[in-house]
Amino acid sequence: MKKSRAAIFIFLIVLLIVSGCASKKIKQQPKENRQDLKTVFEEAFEDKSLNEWTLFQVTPPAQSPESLGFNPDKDQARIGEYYLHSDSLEIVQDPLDQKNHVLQITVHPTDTPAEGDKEKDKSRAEIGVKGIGEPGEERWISFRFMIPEDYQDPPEKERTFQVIMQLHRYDKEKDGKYFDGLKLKNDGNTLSPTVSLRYGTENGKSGVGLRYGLKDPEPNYLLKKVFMKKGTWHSIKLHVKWSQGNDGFVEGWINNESLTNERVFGPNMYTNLPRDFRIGLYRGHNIQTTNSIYYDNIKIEK
Ligand SMILES: [Ca+2]
Ligand SMILES: [Ca+2]
Repeated sequence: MKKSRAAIFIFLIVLLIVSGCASKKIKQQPKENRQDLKTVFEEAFEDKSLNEWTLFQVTPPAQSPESLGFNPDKDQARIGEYYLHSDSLEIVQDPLDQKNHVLQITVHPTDTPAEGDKEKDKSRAEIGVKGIGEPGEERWISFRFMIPEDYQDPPEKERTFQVIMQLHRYDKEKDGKYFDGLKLKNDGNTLSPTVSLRYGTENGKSGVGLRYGLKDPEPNYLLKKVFMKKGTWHSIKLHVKWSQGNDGFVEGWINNESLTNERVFGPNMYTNLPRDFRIGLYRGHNIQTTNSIYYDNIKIEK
């Protein structure tokens, strides 16, 4: 009798430890296995085309669309193909796996495709998907990226920024008219992305961090720094709920390590317009190097 009681006691202790570990593990990992998610965008670059992408902040190809065989009025669906002739977007072999294709995005110091880039010493090359979420909706976003070994990090004392993914505003209304309501806030200045993944170094070590929140009235802030290695692939997963109110949130992971520690709540929309998803490199303050980043396996689910 005593023996069996002791056995039950030990069994219960073991059960407690095992279930404790299990719940801890679930808490820290993204919910990869959710069955109810629907894929709304997917890109692995194996079709060697960018025609599914709808947003390009890229210095256009040196040749005219006509000389490349495009009719800009008729070939809207081939806009991605057109931008593959720029110096910034290239579908290449994965440097670590010759059977895989990936997107190499390159920024030169002269790449200033967005209004105001030149005057604010910024440079960028970004591609994205427009309108991926309305107020109150949730999205799961995942992708892989690699910072190459030969990436030239700006001097740490420069305190500049390098954004490698952003969730930004969608600044056109659905009927195509320009929406200028954004200028009601922030005196017409460009509004910062409310969710952005930053890359940088600290004491020579590479790392990333998510910045979150509205720029106005409070500056958005870095949630957490996570150190990572160059020359290897890293997986990012984000879960966002869009809102102008405090029920908006983000939670995120790099290789299953949390970027946010827990769900972070707060407004992440300036207006009710749908959000954009963008990858690519967006740099501030006069960075004079040319740098590339690799991306693959982009997936947006709802
Ligand atoms: Ca691929
Ligand atoms: Ca494609």
